[in-house]
Amino acid sequence: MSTEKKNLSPIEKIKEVSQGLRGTLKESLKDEITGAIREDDTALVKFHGMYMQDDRDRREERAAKKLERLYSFMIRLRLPGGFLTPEQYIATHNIAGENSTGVIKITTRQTLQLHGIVKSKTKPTIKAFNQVGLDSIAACGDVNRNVVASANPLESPLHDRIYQYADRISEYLLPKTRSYYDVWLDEEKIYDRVDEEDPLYQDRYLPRKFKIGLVIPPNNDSDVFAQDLGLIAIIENDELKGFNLAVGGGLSFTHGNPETYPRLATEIGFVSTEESDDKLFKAVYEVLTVQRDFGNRADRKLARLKYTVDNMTLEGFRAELEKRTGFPLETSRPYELKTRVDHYGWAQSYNGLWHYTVFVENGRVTDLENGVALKTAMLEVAQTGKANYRFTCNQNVILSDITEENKAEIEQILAKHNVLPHTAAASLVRKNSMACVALPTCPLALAEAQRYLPELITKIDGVLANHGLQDEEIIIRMTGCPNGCGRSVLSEIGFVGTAPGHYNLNLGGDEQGQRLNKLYKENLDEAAILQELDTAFGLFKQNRLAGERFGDFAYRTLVN
Ligand code: SRM
Ligand code: SF4
Repeated sequence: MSTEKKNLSPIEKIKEVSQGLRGTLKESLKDEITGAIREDDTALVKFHGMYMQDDRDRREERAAKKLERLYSFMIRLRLPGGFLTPEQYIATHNIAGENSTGVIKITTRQTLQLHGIVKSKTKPTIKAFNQVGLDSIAACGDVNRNVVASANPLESPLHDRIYQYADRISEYLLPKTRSYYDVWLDEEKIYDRVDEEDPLYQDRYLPRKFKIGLVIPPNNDSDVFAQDLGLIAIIENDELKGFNLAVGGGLSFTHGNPETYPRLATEIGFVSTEESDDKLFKAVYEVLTVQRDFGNRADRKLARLKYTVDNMTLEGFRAELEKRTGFPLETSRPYELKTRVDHYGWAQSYNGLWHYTVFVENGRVTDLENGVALKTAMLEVAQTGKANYRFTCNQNVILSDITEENKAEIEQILAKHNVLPHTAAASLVRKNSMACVALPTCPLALAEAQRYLPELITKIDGVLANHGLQDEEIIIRMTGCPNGCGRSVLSEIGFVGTAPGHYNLNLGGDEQGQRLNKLYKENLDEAAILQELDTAFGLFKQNRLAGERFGDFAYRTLVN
């Protein structure tokens, strides 16, 4: 182990004595005097897919009235590969209406979050999800999180197989504790802790969160290099041969702390699935055990796999992994990534089924924004029972698997609620933008993100139009702090919040997600952002190479 026991971060102790992540959650939930839960339980509740938050817009007002903060919970579902049946979508819609703010938030890891759930509603919410086969186990916490995968069934006849891998890997890496069922679902069985022994996570789980993503080249829509462990499907002659493994991706850094940095995952080799999946599952499992045993448990800022890999060196990490799996990794196989964006509107896949990709600005499914009754439309589509829901890592939804004969009915619903013109009319830049949640719920936000990016995009659209560049596809992303939830350091134009109304401007990411952008200008307000972009777009217009994208131009000429 890399960390002496005496230096352990306080969270390590909380996990260790938690009795399988139970802590005092039951007591916390029963306490009617406060809307909060006990401090140690706030760390444990994350492993159950929940965060305790408060409405930051109302802190001052509450403090002036000597009231405690307006506490509520955010629940994040575990949806490997981002898939929901129409029945599950209807249930989610109803639960959101009854128990949360009502907004259904599609996240950058292709799952759903509900915000503003008061403490007394947390159990009813989990129970209602459970009734339709949905859970939030390990959607957060120091465990493997929601496994993401290329969302679009168009990508390949192998899409369904890759989706199945996401689902199976997610199940395979779930913690063994039954505490979720015990605390939230009143499961009556009395557990002997021996039954819950967990050879993978043991008592202290992982040093930090762990993320796995699968992609089907050429579309890197799940941003595979942002993952702790990326699995790149190698397809030859329409057959899946196996996966290249990439380790150590992670995008977060801390302003002013040079020890922290964003890092793209590095490929370490290929594992074949031609004969069986055993080697793949073994390799995935042992990547987690290496991180479990070598990750930093003293400083959570340096605890992600990316730091473990760099500390061990890539060769050292691979050698330890191979020692544990008992087989060598093969040399990585070639593949090509071309894009990362969603393809909006109707498309027909190889099996004749239709799919409609809806543009959902910053993943917010609501009727209250942009003059689009998006939430009503999504519900009505689900009520037909004729489309599945596939959420994308770009915060959109694909209404999928629609037969030719049902297409007109779905189209009519989308038209009635303005979804078709909204998706068609959004500018290219807007369609390829995303922002993290940030204020008012995120306790770590330094600046706005999803509440601000839409109006900034309108202004950026204006600047682009002034240069005749309105038809450029530029990937713009914003995060309210350097944690990188909206993957802003992996965009062509990235905004990273520094303080209210201020952002670092990063430039130079690529189309495929294989290059981080770089800091261009620090701590800009809106006027300065628009001024800098005006200058940069002018230079781009004049000096770009034939067919060159803005991100490539900026990387070539502005940030290097
Ligand atoms: Fe994130 C923490 C929201 C994807 C890196 N993230 C948070 C919290 C839970 C704040 C907190 O710790 O209390 C945010 C809750 C806000 C809210 O009110 O909902 C939050 N993260 C999100 C979501 C909802 C952003 C979105 O608008 O879609 C995404 C949910 C994903 C999911 O479904 O699981 C989300 N977070 C990401 C990503 C992108 C990705 O994984 O592709 C990253 C960067 C990749 C990475 O992990 O390096 C990311 N979130 C973080 C970090 C930095 C972790 C680190 O290595 O230091 C934190 C802070 C932390 O863990 O201490 C964080
Ligand atoms: Fe919050 Fe920062 Fe993540 Fe945005 S990037 S959701 S502000 S932690």
